[in-house]
Amino acid sequence: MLTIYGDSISGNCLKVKWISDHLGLAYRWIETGVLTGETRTPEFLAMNPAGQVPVVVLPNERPLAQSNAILLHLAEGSPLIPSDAYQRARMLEWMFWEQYSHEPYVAVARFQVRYLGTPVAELEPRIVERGLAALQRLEAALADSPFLVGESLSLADVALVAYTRVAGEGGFDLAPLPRVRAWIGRVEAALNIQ
Ligand SMILES: N[C@@H](CCC(=O)N[C@@H](CS)C(=O)NCC(=O)O)C(=O)O
Repeated sequence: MLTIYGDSISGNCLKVKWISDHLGLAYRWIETGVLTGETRTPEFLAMNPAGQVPVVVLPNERPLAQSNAILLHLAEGSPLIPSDAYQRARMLEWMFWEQYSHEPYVAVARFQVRYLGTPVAELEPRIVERGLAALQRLEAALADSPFLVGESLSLADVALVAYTRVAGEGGFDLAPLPRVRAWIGRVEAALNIQ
């Protein structure tokens, strides 16, 4: 059986849970706190020397880290990965962008405000500016299609909804981004999450 090491406060970890539930995979979830040092034990570092969750241990005992790599592996062969090579590359384009240009700002602001108690007004301006720019890019991208890649849910939507849906917890106002809000609702409905 699949084992998922994750912290329930982490969007990166919840991505893996949502996809496993969506695909009907059997798994056990091992709650692994990022605030309690559980990602720094020798046992954990043997699975992922980067000391980060999520990590999965596949049914054949092989470990795998990096949320979006895990999504790709678990969803292999499913409709969540477009069969057309260009569309698949477009999905990956969004997933790489998520990790470099969205998550480091939107997720970090949310972590600092919600879990470290930093006042929104004291967030580093660069984080706020880049997070807002990422959210505005999503708003523009959703002008022509209901999902990020074409007409149906793909891993790009799962990767990007994880922290976009809780961006408000980091002080980002989604009110002026109606397409983003509607898309969050569509993705949550498709994944059966709230
Ligand atoms: N790029 C990684 C990021 C993983 C990550 O930043 N995990 C955080 C929780 S969201 C973590 O484990 N932090 C603990 C640490 O870095 O010490 C992924 O997508 O899986």
